[in-house]
Amino acid sequence: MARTFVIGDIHGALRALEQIIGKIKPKAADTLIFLGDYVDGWSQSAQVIDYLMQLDQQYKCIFIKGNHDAWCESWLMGSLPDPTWVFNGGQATIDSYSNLTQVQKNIHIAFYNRMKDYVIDAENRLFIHAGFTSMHGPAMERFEGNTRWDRTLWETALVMGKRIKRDSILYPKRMKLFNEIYIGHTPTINYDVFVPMNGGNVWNVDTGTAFYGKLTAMDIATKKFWQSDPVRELYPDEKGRNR
Ligand SMILES: [Mn+2]
Repeated sequence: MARTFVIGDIHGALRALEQIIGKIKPKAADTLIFLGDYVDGWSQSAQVIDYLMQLDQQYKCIFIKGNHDAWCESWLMGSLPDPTWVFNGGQATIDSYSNLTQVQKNIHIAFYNRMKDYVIDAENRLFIHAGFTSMHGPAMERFEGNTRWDRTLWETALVMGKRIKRDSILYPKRMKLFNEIYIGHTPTINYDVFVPMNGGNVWNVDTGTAFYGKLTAMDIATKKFWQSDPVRELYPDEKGRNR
């Protein structure tokens, strides 16, 4: 039976990504859905992108575009580096690109350009980096790029927890549009939690790879998950996005 895995924010931690792929041992028929933020943090951002392109050749892969990926894409395509980006892990990404040729960078640019804002599968499950606000769904979002930045979906789901049932008048209309919603973007370690979190029908699998957490992959059918070692232990001489 083919499996579908969602994988949370990676943030330049190639060693954590290699560990997690080694643990889930995907087969050719399995689908890997990456929820975005491949770069910024640990020192191997460009190398993470290379590895993702390799995985794309071996398995069915879907790559969602995170806010950090959009920053990097814009810089690779010739914009001046956004100062906010540079401060939030972008410098490590710029450094990781220092040994790549323009030909290699062009291959990366094409890969970033192919990343999706969101995907809805045949079972009406939504995969999106951060969230969305429109009660008519992410396609009707009013502000460009908000699917990569929104935290209100997650904050709403979090306070709902499991108390508010789908048939309740209180259940948010935008969440009712989908059977399940998978996101990254807001690290669970912000809540002192190191495993995937769930509120309503929203699952957050960003377990703080960029900081002092781990990388997570989850089988969406069973909700079983696998994690890397704490990423700080994989890069003992680095700080990631910890300050
Ligand atoms: Mn992130």
